[in-house]
Amino acid sequence: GAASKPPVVFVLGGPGSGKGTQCERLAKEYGYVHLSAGELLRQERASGSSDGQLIDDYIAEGRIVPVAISLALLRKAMETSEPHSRFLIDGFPRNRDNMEGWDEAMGDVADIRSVLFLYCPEDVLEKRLLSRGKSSGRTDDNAETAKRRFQTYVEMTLPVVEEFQQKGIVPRVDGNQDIESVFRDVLLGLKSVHE
Ligand code: UP5
Ligand code: MG
Repeated sequence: GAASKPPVVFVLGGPGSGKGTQCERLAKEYGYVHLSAGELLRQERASGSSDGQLIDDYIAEGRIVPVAISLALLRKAMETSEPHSRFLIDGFPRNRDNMEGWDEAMGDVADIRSVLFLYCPEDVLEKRLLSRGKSSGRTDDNAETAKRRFQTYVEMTLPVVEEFQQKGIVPRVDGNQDIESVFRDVLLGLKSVHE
């Protein structure tokens, strides 16, 4: 029954909105297991997987990798986590395909508790990504890919957020504040949905 399904919080927001930053903090202080779909894809690419080139191409173009790949990585990471873990799934589902793939594969085995949404204007996101790009080594932290990532986010991901919003499980947090203030609002937002 529902009680035995691992609880999942999806964390969505534009590229550079602070998903990773906030999830790391939640993981450290509240014991969530943080799974970044993007990070899992970058690791898979680095591992020499046969999907490596494909993943590389999609990421460099700011497009969404086919759901079979991202979902398999998430699923494996969940299955190899400690029993009774609570999960933060960062950067997924990014489009309708991702959502349908999740429902099909995970609908019966995991319980979506809420969808934490970080909003932030594009010019702020761009500044953050370009500044991180000086040292991140990420192939997508450049002006051109940042623009495409933002377009993909608006066209593909925002409609998914809206769909969850209609179910009333989306705390919206202003990501354009200092990290500490965002975290305070994240906690308030999660509290409002989970209590
Ligand atoms: N920073 C963070 N918070 C700040 C704040 N409040 N004030 C000032 N600075 C702040 O933060 C980004 C940068 O901003 C950092 O330098 C940070 O210090 C600073 P971060 O916490 O990393 O933001 P995040 O939202 O995690 O940004 P990220 O770049 O990871 O977001 P994306 O959604 O673009 O990247 P992701 O890794 O999720 O995906 C990358 C690509 O993988 C996608 O474009 C796509 O091609 C592919 N992908 C899929 O295809 N499918 C998936 O399911 C997932 C990914
Ligand atoms: Mg991230």
